[in-house]
Amino acid sequence: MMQVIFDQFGWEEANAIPLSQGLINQTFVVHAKQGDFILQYINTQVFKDPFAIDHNIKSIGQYLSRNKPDILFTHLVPTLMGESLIEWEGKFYRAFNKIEGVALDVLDNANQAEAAANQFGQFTASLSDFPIEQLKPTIPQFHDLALRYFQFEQALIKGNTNRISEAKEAIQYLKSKRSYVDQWLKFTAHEDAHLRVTHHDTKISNVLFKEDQAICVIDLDTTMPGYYISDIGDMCRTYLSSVNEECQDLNQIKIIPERWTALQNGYLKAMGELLTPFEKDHFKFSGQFIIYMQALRFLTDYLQLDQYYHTSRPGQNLDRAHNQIELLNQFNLL
Ligand code: GN1
Ligand code: MG
Repeated sequence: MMQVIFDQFGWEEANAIPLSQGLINQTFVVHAKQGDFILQYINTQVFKDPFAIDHNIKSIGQYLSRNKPDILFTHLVPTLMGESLIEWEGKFYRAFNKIEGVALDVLDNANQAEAAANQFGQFTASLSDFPIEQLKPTIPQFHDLALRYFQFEQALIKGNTNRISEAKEAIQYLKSKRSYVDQWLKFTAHEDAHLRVTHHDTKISNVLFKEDQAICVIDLDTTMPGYYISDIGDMCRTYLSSVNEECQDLNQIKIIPERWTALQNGYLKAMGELLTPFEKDHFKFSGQFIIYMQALRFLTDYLQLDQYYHTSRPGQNLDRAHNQIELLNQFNLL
């Protein structure tokens, strides 16, 4: 059935194996006579403009090929007709060159935190002269905390009433931390907070490793202009604890301070000279901002009957929200 797609890329003797990663897009590894590729279809409920993603990845790819040829990059693979985005049965597909490496689900040690943070830092640093106005927002206001809070408030009005009463404590908690929204507004309004090429999904599985070396960042769909606190924040959210957002046993959520130091060191090695002192003062806030936002987003989705995040059991988004709330509490003890 995927033969139609394989033919467009000219892949012979191809087979596609689904990867179970990510809550949004569906990804396959394709083995073909021509080599190994990553094939992915874009969830257009989430990414309403797949051409914006295509444009951004192509522009960045071309810039890096010209200016930083040593950087490993997931270049798009063109079809035989020279297109990098194809539509089939209402879905948009694209393919990438497969880079040899391993994507981790959780970290085992602080070195990995340092290495991954350094890769994301290098990614933004290597694009510091890239004309950022050329990038399109692939999800408008993606990390706009004020908007996320507004969406949460809307879900409290229009969401499922049973779920609202079931989630009472989490709702109360998130309301009590509303001042993060004001801090976020102050940060973004400051003249020393700069828009840069920001990845916006810096979880550990979005860096490829070879042994303990981080070699390449992947999943560039949300790469667009943004603030560095988005990238640091998602690293805090996913690197510092030994369990991930799916863990339901809240006692297992512990922050490992050594990883927090490693994360900052790794990022600053790449970005230390580019960040302003004002920005550097917001490392801790980065974690608070993103962990809080993720709790808001999971809870909002729960109240709206799980329309956004993929779930495989009832209550999963509420559990994820509780997990993020506990993570935020633990992070604040650092
Ligand atoms: C989504 O699909 P995935 O795992 O790459 C989400 C991120 C969240 C993450 C939580 C476009 O990313 O913002 O942090 O789930 N991406 C989008 O697991 O909403
Ligand atoms: Mg992603």
